[in-house]
Amino acid sequence: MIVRVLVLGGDGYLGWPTALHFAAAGHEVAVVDNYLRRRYDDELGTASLVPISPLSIRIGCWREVSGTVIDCFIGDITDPEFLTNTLQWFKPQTIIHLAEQRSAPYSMVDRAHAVHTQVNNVVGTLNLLWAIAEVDSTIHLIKLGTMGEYGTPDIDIEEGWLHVTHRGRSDTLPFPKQPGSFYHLSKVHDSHNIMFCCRAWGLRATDLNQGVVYGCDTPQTQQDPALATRFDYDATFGTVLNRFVVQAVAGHALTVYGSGGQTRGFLNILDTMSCLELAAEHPAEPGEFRVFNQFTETFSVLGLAERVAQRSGVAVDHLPNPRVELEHHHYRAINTGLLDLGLRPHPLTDTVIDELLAAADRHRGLIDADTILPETQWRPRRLASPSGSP
Ligand code: NAD
Ligand code: USQ
Repeated sequence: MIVRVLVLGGDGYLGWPTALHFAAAGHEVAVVDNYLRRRYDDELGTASLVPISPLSIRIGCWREVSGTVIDCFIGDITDPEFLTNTLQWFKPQTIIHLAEQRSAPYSMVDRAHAVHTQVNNVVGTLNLLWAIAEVDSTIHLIKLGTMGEYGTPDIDIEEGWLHVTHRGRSDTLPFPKQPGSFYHLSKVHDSHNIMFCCRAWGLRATDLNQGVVYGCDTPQTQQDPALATRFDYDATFGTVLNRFVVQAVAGHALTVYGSGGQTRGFLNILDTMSCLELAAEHPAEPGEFRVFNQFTETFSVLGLAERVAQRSGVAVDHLPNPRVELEHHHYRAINTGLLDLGLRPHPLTDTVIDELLAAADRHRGLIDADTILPETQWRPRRLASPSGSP
């Protein structure tokens, strides 16, 4: 069945290949973006390793290679009028919401960055919930959350819900959340707001608690260099495995923070595409707040570094950890929901690591080694006392 899909954040790392993936599958697709991510690069002095084209060039290129049109709405989803008009105009049946500030280190830079992250993310999602309720409450909202909402509890992580017996009574309640940054906290706030709107207004939503994504090539992005998606490796926006492969290509020792026992869920960008497609093909019921844990494998940071080191010959370094996080902890999370819908994961084989290294190597001349080491500390710096104060 052909669906009208609106991709919020459609100029981003995951949003652009998502738009292409759904367009290639024959759906009617529009993207929304305000170029915020490109402005963070200007602020930080960073750039995607893989050169990316302006959104208008991307869309024009896709029209040429595929003969199909991706509609485009440039605007900020924290602007309620823009968002409501976009929904009224495009009339989506499914909205995939990826339009958030998504870096944990960026959210921890200072007070202003923490406030920006939570305002952008929480207000954007809140506007979206109101717009859906007021324009068409049958729209299926697919929202990108994060595995980091749960933190690292000393029990197995369930898929959204925990069955609890307390003082002789039982209920199924949201799994406790212990996020590790103001960014991850913004996702928890979003989840609560979405769950409330499903319960109170009968909206239908799927919250995808996604793990760390790696890779940047999909069948569509590979059709033309102008269709490439971004590949970040700097200390603020680069995610750990993408960073390690670029560091290896640059001959830089791999930057394991602390002991490296931190364990997380991971998935290939190809599996992100499949998960979004499966969620769209099997929408939540009206009034349902559905949660999937979206990752395919778990690795420790040190384990990943050792595998990249083994394939590339670079050294592994242990830096003082700039974050506040457990470095030795239990980690077992359930992820059967998407597998039950038919997900066939792409595991991280040595061949995949070699492909990631080769992809980074194609652009090795663009690596800026000055952006590799982390600068943001999780603990705020103390202000100097005003002169004359005790
Ligand atoms: P990204 O920063 O590359 O893309 C986000 C896009 O949203 C950008 O193009 C940005 O300009 C746009 N955007 C942000 N705020 C906006 C606003 N107010 N109005 C309009 N557009 C706005 O991030 P990504 O890596 O593609 O991540 C997409 C989503 O997936 C995010 O919600 C992120 O939290 C989630 N996620 C990402 C990962 C990962 O490893 N990349 C893992 C888990 C979850
Ligand atoms: N790490 C290192 N060395 C590095 C970079 C990171 O040891 O050079 C460690 C971090 O300390 C952390 C782990 O690797 O323990 C993951 O860090 P990351 O930067 O790859 O991931 P994170 O900050 O959690 O954020 C990323 C995305 C975010 C998404 C999240 C999914 O930026 O949008 O929500 O992954 S999850 O981790 O499941 O919450």
